[in-house]
Amino acid sequence: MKPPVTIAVTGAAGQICYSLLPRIAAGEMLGKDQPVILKLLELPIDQVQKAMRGVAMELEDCAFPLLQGLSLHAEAADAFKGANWCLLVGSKPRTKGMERADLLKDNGKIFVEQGKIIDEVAASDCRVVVVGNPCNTNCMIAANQAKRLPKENFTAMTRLDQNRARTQLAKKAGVKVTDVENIIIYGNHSPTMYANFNNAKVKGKAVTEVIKDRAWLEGEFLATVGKRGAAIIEARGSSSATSAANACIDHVRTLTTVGPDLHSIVVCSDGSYGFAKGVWASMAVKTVAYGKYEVIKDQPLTDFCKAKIKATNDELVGERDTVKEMLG
Ligand code: NAX
Repeated sequence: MKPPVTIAVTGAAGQICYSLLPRIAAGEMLGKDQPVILKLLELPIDQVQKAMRGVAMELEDCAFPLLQGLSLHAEAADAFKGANWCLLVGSKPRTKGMERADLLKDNGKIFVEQGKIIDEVAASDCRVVVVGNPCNTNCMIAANQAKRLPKENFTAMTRLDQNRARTQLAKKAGVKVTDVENIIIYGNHSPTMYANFNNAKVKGKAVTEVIKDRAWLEGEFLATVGKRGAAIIEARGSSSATSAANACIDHVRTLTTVGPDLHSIVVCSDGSYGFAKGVWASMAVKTVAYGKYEVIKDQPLTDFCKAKIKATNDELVGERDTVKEMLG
């Protein structure tokens, strides 16, 4: 049996974690032969802590063979201590009438604190995945606190957007999702994101050769992917949870499995593809070792792609300006 991997997860009483935690404990994220220890963090509020205890009771009742430890925390320093992975799902939701700038700043405070603490107490190989929104900027803020851990160990999640785009292309082309490859998300996890259909393939052929309806690709397809989160809230009355948890599983599993496939994660921009240096933007990466990725810098971009990337980059630069005093 391998030694266990310790995974700290924030927002443990929330709806994404309700779907995410059992899948981690069942071995779907790190493998069916990999024991795990879960350390769950929630706000130090009685009602919330109580709800987290309920989640923990259910995890116990699943009798997962791989779950070798489970602890509940109200203090970030306890939860992150010794963690090999920190999945930062918890964040402050946007409330009615709240300005986006206030949302960025309120969440920024959480990620300044959590980034600092992770850097101090987590395992030296710790990888951090930010799910809580606005996830690109939250990830930038947390990574900027790190002095010991390399910035590359911090990534944020756009895998849900990639999965959404893949399914929309598969439906339109009338093929299986596994027939669609190389659909990569560029930019912010927000409606400005760009799902780059130009380099995607269907059964090895360019998507644009298979789906000849260019107006659909440039219009309805991008709008459907960009506004899918809002459509789910409208239909379900609450935001994506199962699909977000699934995307987090995919994000980590792909990041720990070496292979040639390109996948979308949010990383620190070095200026590639026209993103401003230092903003955290989604782009194509390839996993080169467990938890290590290489940014793919040679994906060709049409003028249409460049204009889309400019728009999402402008938004990321604006977000960075809003939180500039939190960047350490
Ligand atoms: P919920 O509101 O159901 O749960 C969030 C939980 O986080 C709450 O229980 C809250 O008490 C906890 N929390 C808040 N601040 C915390 C802190 N400082 N430390 C620990 N816990 C804290 O939200 P849920 O639906 O689970 O979504 C969680 C986050 O994921 C939200 O920010 C949401 O916007 C974001 N999403 C990100 C996605 C992505 O693709 N990157 C997609 C899905 C989702 O929208």
